[in-house]
Amino acid sequence: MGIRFPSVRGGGRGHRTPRDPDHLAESDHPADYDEHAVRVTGAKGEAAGVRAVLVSMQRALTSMGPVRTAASLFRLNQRHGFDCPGCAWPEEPGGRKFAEFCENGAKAVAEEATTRLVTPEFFARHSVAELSERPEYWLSQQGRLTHPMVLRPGDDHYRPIDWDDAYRLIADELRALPDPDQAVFYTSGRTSNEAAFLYQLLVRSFGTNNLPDCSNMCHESSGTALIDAIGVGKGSVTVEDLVAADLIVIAGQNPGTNHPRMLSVLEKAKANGAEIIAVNPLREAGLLRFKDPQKVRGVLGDGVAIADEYVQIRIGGDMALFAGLGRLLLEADDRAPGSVVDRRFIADHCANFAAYEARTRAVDLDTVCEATGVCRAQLERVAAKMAAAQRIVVCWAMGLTQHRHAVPTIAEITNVLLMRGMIGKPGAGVCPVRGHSNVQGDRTMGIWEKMPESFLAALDDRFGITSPRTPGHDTVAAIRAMRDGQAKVFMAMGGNFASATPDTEVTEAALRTCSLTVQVSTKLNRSHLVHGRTALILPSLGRTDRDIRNGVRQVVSVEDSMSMVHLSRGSLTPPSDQVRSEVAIVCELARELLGPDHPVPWETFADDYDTIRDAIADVVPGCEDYNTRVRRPDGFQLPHPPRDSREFPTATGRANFEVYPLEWVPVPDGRLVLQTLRSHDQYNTTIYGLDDRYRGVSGGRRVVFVNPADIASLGLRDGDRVDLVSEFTGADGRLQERRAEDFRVVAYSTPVGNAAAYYPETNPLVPLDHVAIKSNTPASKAVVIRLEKTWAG
Ligand SMILES: Nc1nc2c(c(=O)[nH]1)N[C@H]1C(S)=C(S)[C@@H](COP(=O)(O)OP(=O)(O)OC[C@H]3O[C@@H](n4cnc5c(=O)[nH]c(N)nc54)[C@H](O)[C@@H]3O)O[C@H]1N2
Ligand SMILES: Nc1nc2c(c(=O)[nH]1)N[C@H]1C(S)=C(S)[C@@H](COP(=O)(O)OP(=O)(O)OC[C@H]3O[C@@H](n4cnc5c(=O)[nH]c(N)nc54)[C@H](O)[C@@H]3O)O[C@H]1N2
Ligand SMILES: [Mo]
Repeated sequence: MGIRFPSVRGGGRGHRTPRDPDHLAESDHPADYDEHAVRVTGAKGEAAGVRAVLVSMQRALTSMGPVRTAASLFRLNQRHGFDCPGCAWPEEPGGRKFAEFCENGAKAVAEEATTRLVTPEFFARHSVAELSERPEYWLSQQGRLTHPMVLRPGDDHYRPIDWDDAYRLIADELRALPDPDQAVFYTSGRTSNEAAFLYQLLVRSFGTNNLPDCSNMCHESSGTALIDAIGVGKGSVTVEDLVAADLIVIAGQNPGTNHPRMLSVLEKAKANGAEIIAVNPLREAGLLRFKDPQKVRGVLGDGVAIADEYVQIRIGGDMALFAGLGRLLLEADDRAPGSVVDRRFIADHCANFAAYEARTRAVDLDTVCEATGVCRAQLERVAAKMAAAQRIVVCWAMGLTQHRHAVPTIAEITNVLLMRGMIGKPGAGVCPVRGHSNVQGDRTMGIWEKMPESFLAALDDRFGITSPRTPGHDTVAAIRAMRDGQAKVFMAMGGNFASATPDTEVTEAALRTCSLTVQVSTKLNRSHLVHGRTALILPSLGRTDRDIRNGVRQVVSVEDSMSMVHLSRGSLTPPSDQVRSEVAIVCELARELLGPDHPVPWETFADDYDTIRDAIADVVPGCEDYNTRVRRPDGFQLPHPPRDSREFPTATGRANFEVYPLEWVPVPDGRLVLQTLRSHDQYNTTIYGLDDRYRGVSGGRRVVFVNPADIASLGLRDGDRVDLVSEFTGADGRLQERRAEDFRVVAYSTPVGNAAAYYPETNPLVPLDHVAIKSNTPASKAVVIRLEKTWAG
C-alpha cells in the first residue's frame, strides 16, 4: 500500500516532519526520515523466525561493528557475561546458552554498545533549542554520551564541565533547599542492585523519601494488589513452574515484542501438554505462532501455534472477565462438589472467601459479555479449561496494570487462583512479567517512596543514619509537586522522565520550574532538553561496559522477574574515559553533599563493589551471604513465603480474597478508547527504528489502529489522517481536551470502540489525574478520544 503523505503541519514538541535535508544535519544518519512515509502491509501471523535473527544482526553490525558485535552478543546472558538490558525475563536455569539471544535483546545491546558518540563537539554544534525540535527517534540514534555537560542559566548550549564541579553544583543546590523534601530523585529500571542500594542510601541520608521510579508507571498496580492479597508484591512462579503448568493465561502482554525469550519457554510448556489462553484486544503475532530461529523446525517449518484460545477482549474488560469466570467456576463446583474449589486450601490459608463467593455468584453474565465483548460460548469454554486444569499460571503486563481499575483487576485474577488453590504449588501461580531488566531489583534494594519501617530501621542501624519516615512522592505526585512549586531539584538515575510520564505539556512545564535538573544517562533523550534553570547531563556506564575501579574489574548484580539474583559483567570498552559507573557517581556525589565525616564509607564502596554487597547482605531481607551466593553459576533466588511455604505475610496472616465493585471501560458515543503501547522497534522512549514488523507497519510511528466498523461509522477511511483529541472531565467538572496531531488511520483487528497508538507520541493525551485507584499508576491503556479528520487518504 506504500503511501506517501504530503508535507504535514508541525506536531509540536519535536514531532515535526523534517523537510529541509540540511535541517537534519549529522548527515547519512539512519534517523533521517519522513515520519509520514508509513507503509501498511497487514499484521503477521507469527513471531521470530529467521528474519528476527537477520534484523538483529544487521542492527548490531551497523551500530557496533563486527568486533563489538561478537564481543557483546556472545556474552549476552551468559554465565560470565552481562545481563541483557532488554527485559526482566529470567534466563533459563541450568546453564545459560547462546540460544538465550533474541531479536529485541540484540537491539537493546546494539543501542547501548553503539560506536556513535555524543561528544562536547556535538553539543557545540547543536543548540538546546535546535535539539528540542528533534523527534525522540533522532535523539535516540545519536549515540552514547561521552562527557559531563552543563547548561547554565541563560545559555543556549550544553558545555563541558568537570565531574568535581558538577558534584559541587548539585550539592550547593540541594543544600540551598529549605527542606530536603523539595528534591526528587527518580530511578529507571536498569540501575544495578549495587547502584540502587547506594542511591537510596544517599537520598535517605540527605533526608527525603522522594524516590519515584518507572515502576510507579509500570507494575505498581501488580505490587499493590499482590501485597494486599498474598503479602508479597512479586510473582510467585519460576521458569520451571511455567514449563510444568497445564494451563497458562497470558493477559495484557505482548511477549513476541517485549519479552521474546518467554516464547521459547511457552513452546516448552506446550510440548509438555500445556494449553495457552491469550487475552488481548489485539491479535498479537507472538501469541499466535512462534518460529524458534534456533531450531530447524523454526527455520524451515511453520513453527508452533501458541494460543489455543484467543480471547479478543475489549480494553479494560479483564476484571469482568475474571469475575465471570469466577462465577462459572463456582457453578462447575456445584455440579461436581470438590472438583474445582479447593476448600482445603481456602480453609487452611485464606480469608474473606464467603464475601467473595457471595459477590461472585451474583455477577451478571450478560454484563460480563457486554464489558468484555466476549460471547457466552467462549466464556464457558475458557471456564471449562480453568476448571479442568491442575496447574494454572496467569501472566500479565501493562494491558492490565495501566487502568483505573488495575488493582481490582489483578485482585480478581488472584481471587480465581486462590479459589483453585493455585498459589504455592509447583506449576501454578501469579506471574506479573516485569519490564525493565532490573526494575524488580531496584525495589528490593529500597527504591520506593514508601519502604516499610523494617527496612528503614535496618538501614539506620547498619549505617548510623536517621532515615526520614514520611512517605515520599511517587512519579505522579512528583510531577504535581514540581508543577505546584513544592519541588525544585530533580535528579534522574537513568530513564527519560519527560517522555515516559503522562500529560506531556503539564510535565514539561513542571520540570521547567526546577532550579536544577540532573540526568544520569547513557544516551541523549528529551529529558535533557526539558530542563530546569541549570541542567546537568552525567554520562554513565551501561550493562555492557567494562567497569574498572581502583585497577580492579567490578561486577554488579540484578534481579529478574522471578526473583533470581545474579551477576552481570560488562566487557566492552566504554565510550570515553570520562564516563563513570552509576556506583561511582552516587558515591562521589554523596562525599560532596554529605561531607567527609558522614558515617557511610562512600569511598570504600566506590572502589570495591563487594563491600556494597556486604552491606546489602546486612540490610536487605533474603540477601544474607550475598557475595557468595550471587557468584553461584545461576545466582540465587530471593525468598517468597507464599511460593515457598504457603505463608502469607498480610495483615490477616492469610491470603485475602479482595472484593471490589465491578468496573470496566464503556465507550462513549462517537468516541474510542485508546490504549498506548509499544511497537516492535522501540525500547520505551528509545526509538530503534520505524518498523512494527509484526503489525505490518513500517516507515513511521504516527498511526492509530482502529476497527474497520468504527472507521466506517466515524465517516473515515483507512489512510485518512486525523488528530487524536482526548476528552476528560477535570476536577472542576469542566471538559478538558488534549490533542496529538496527525496520525494515519490504519484498519486493524481490535474490538469495536477500541483503538491503539504508540507511546510516547500519545503521552500528551493522558491527563495527569487519570490514574489507577490505590497504585496511582497513569491509566495509559484507557484514554477516551475522538478522531478529527485533517486529511483524506
Ligand atoms: N523490545 C522491548 N522490550 C520491552 C520494552 C520495550 O519497549 N521494547 N519495554 C519493557 C517494559 S518497561 C515493560 S513494562 C514491558 C511491557 O510489555 P507489554 O505489557 O507487553 O507492553 P505494551 O506494548 O504496553 O503491551 C501491552 C499489551 O497489552 C494489550 N492490552 C492493552 N489494553 C489491554 C486490556 O485492557 N486488556 C488486555 N487483556 N490486554 C490489553 C495490548 O494489546 C498489548 O498487547 O516490556 C519490557 N520489554
Ligand atoms: N503512555 C504510556 N506511557 C508509559 C508507558 C505506556 O505503556 N504508555 N509505559 C510506562 C512504563 S511500563 C515504563 S517502565 C516507563 C519507562 O520510563 P523510563 O524508564 O524513564 O524510560 P526509558 O525510555 O526506559 O529510559 C530511556 C533512557 O534511559 C537511559 N539509560 C538507558 N540505560 C541506562 C543505564 O544503564 N544507566 C543510566 N543511568 N541510564 C540509562 C538512556 O539515556 C535512555 O535515553 O514509561 C511508562 N510510560
Ligand atoms: Mo515498564
